[in-house]
Amino acid sequence: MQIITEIESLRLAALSELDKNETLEQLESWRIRYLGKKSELTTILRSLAKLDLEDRKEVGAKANQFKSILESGLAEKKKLLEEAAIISSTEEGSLDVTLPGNVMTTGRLHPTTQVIESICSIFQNMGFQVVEGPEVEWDSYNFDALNIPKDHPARDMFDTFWVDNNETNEKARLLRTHTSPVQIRVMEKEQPPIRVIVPGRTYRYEATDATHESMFYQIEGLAVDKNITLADLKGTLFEFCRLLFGEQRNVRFRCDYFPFVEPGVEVAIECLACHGSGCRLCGYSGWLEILGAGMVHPNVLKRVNIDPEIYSGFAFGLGVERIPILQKGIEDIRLFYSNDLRFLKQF
Ligand code: FA5
Repeated sequence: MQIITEIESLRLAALSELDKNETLEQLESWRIRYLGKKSELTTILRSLAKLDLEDRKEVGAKANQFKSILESGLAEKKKLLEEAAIISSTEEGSLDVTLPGNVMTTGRLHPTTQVIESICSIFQNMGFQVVEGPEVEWDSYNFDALNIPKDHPARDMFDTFWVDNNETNEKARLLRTHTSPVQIRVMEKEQPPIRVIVPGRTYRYEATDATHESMFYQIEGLAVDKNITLADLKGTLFEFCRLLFGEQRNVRFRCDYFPFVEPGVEVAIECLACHGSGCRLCGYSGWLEILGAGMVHPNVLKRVNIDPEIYSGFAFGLGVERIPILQKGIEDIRLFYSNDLRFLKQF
């Protein structure tokens, strides 16, 4: 019978096309074509009424068998395509739960910041307060107020980055060469007793080497009160060195000159790299200078209206990077700011 042959060839075409569907959208088009209201199968089923009883039975059975084969093929294919869609939605089409997870990288504090924090906490435990000041500073704060007038040869000690032209400008600005100008800013605002430490960046226009950078950090210290003596300065700085470097480390204390203190001293620590025998790091001296200090000069106190007959004080300025150099035997200060992660990740 012609109609049976039609059903048979329709079945073969439908099943071979079913296999070719690769997406759920393609499968839906297939379903409409072969099982939808306007499909050939529906037309065949509608035409059954025109057949006589015997033929209707035979064709009807064939058509219904065909319909259920297509429906179960459709359900199976839909399941397969849905599973494939879930898998391909995971990265690279596969999810291997046995692989180790991605390591989350966490940042860390720069070694200089770590040292500043530990130094500040030592002085905070001794009763000092942390304050900050500007990096672009007036000539008058960086030099004049610190007893270094324009023509004073001590200005040569500080190779300065000028922001304004200092030849023509009375009130020239510069990148501060040390943190000492913040002493003046603090004493202008506050009356003794004063105990402050001032961490911050400083700049010097000088040739760099293993222990000298053109941008480096200092921590300034200032204590002003009645009856402060050189013994207080020495006691404070020795205790600081003991806490930072341990009891065993030799500390050298000797005279130095700074126009804003009288008397002035310099503190050096035995070189860790050579244990005092001399090497490139310590300039073959066996010692590395970490700070300058002294008793605040009476002229400096007078300038900020603190009576030097009643009050006295000590001040110090320490080079921050020299501390980890000494603690850890780092051979070149320039490593701190050259952004080499192989160096920075060690701290
Ligand atoms: C001063 O800057 C004074 N303001 C310190 C001071 C403060 C003295 C208060 C008295 C009273 P000096 O130039 O020596 O001093 O520098 C202080 C420290 O900074 C040095 O001991 C050294 O540790 C560090 N330092 C100086 N120049 C450099 C540089 N170019 N690179 C790295 N560290 C430096």
